[in-house]
Amino acid sequence: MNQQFLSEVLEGLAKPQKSLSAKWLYDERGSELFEAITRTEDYYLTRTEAAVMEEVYQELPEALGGRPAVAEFGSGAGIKSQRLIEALNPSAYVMIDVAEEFLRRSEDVLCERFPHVDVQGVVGDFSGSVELPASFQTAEHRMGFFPGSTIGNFESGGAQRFLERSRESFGPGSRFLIGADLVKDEAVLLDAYDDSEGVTRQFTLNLLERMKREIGAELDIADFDALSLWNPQDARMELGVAALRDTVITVDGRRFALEAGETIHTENSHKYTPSSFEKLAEKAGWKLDRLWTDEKDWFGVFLLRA
Ligand code: AVJ
Repeated sequence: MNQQFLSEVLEGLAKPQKSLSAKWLYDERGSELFEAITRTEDYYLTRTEAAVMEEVYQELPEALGGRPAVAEFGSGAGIKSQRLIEALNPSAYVMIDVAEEFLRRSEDVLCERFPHVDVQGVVGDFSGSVELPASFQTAEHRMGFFPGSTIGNFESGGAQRFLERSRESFGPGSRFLIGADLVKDEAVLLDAYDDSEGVTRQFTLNLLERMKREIGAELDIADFDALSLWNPQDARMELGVAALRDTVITVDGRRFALEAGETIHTENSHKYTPSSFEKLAEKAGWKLDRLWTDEKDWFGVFLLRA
């Protein structure tokens, strides 16, 4: 039994606005479904970022001035990690992810493919603090790598705190390369978070399935649908599930009644402008070194300097 998951679910369902933290979306099945989202036509983020990154990799060695040790946050299947290692030849590569099985598998793949790189997986929830290994801490050039606009997933204030903590743990002179999705036409955003193949829907609903599997929650999946809305005030997509009719979720002997239309919030996906991101970084003590974007300005890759 996953006690941490159980206690967060009990806490989240007891709130007036029910909510569950986005990190619980990524069990084995959820991580697979997320990888499937990145291959849909509507989810433009992954392929747009990948195209921008090719340009970044050509110009980064000069900007860094030496072979870096890299710490990647939320490495997932490690596809971006492979490309980065090929392009930058880092001395060490640390991967931090909450999904342990996924992490171990990509760690194995990278170790085999790049025997000359010190590859290390760290299981951790980087919304809290994570201890970085010596291979990173003692390197002369240190660079954090946080692709995929995962930074947009934090609750309000969370991104700034994460950036502050990382600046403190990376130390002076370090860099942080961050991929962040940019504000754009609402219709494009709505399609990206409600793809026509229905993968995003399955991804969100998997959280309810996971509650049944891992903590014995009693609920009827057919009573719920996935939901994605654009919140222009806070410049973010808001995802969750909505009850289709009055229904009940029972967890650990506790009953949580939901009225028809009531929602459980699961994710925020913040979108930035170049200047809103720079402000956020500066509040956390980083300076913007460089920004790369695609020709439509849909996605930004920001290089920060401590
Ligand atoms: C992994 C947080 C970057 O916000 O775009 C995609 C997660 N959720 N579709 C995002 C997600 C539904 C994704 N991040």
